[in-house]
Amino acid sequence: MKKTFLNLGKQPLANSFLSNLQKKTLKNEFFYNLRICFNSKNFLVSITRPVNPKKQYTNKYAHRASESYTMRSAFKKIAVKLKKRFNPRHIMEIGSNDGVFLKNFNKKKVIAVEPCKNLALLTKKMFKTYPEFWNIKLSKKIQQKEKKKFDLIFSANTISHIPNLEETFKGIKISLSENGILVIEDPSLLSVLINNSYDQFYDEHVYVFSLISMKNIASQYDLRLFDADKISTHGGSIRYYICKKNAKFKETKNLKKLIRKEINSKLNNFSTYKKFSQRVFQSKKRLKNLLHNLKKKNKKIISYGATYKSTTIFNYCKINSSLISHVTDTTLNKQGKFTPGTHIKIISPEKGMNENVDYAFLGAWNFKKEIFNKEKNFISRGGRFITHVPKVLILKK
Ligand code: DWN
Repeated sequence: MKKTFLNLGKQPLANSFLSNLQKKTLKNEFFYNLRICFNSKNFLVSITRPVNPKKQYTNKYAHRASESYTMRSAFKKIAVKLKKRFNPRHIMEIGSNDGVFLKNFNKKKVIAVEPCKNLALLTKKMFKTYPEFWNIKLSKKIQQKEKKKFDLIFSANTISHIPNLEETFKGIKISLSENGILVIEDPSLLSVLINNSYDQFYDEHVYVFSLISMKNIASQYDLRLFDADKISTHGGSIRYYICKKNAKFKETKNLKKLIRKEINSKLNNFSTYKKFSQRVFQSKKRLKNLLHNLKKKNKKIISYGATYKSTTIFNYCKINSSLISHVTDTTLNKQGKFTPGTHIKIISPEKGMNENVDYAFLGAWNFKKEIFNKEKNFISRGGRFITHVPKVLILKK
């Protein structure tokens, strides 16, 4: 039933930024094989062998969801929209990161679930946080302690990270009120295929969902997908609206339209993924050629944004510090560290975007607009950004 279509080779954990390059540190670096498969029964695209979550979501988790203006304002906007449409009384978020979404609600109404202890410690100061992995046991524990069901369960960029779908959705069913809604945001498989953004595949993205797979999964657990929004965050995502099987919500026309688009794009057909894997291979060849040619001309190339996505690209394309001088990132706890597997130094944009830089590879291509706005000086003095999305090219101003 499950067929592999893409092999992205040996990869480190995308979050495993190294503090130093000492022999012992390098010896302990963990690698796994990143292969992606398609399930012809429920149309689900996933990693063939997920990594143990306890290795991934530690108290050293680096990503801060509120690091970009784009995401801060996107979460604010959806909070307003959900309040207006559903007027929820009790809200729970699964994978609350640094609290960027829940901050927009009355603190007394919300509960956060966040297994990364360093992040949970941050949000504990703002609202009640369970520093644990989401599963049936935790759902029951929350029921027992809080003595309430939730009208809104929200989860952005998290459900795709939890390998055990049964634990995820059965747990949600326990916590959701009869007419409550589950709102999930995750990268869209159709956008990945259109953008050739194969860097959306890394250890944490166990699943890249489509509407057709999400619909199947929901119904498997007596839940029902009734609406969806196509959203621009993270280079193209879907917001799924799910309720209990017998809840009052009717399936929307918009959902039907979006599903039709996926069927027309043959997301239910294995050959679509085989073709995608060929495009990925071409993209790798082009990116390597471009960087090598620029290097031959003595150009200084850096990478912008120490993203988890870049881990996949750098390791798959074998791009290291012989091609990329350094990576810039605004996140304080990434600065001074080295990229997983490829060991490129990460520094602040203030230091890293200096006048010697000729080209900057857009590791954070999903924030292109925000970055272009910030880096007007770089662009006006002739600096250029390189992207691989939707194809490898040097971007014009
Ligand atoms: O699902 C996930 C997504 C949502 O976030 C996680 N598994 C991990 C993480 O993945 P990512 O690292 O690919 O996400 P971002 O949000 O694309 O990361 C952007 C990075 O770029 C951040 O470290 C912040 C940085 N950045 C920067 O240095 N300058 C961002 C902007 C906008 C900037 O101007």
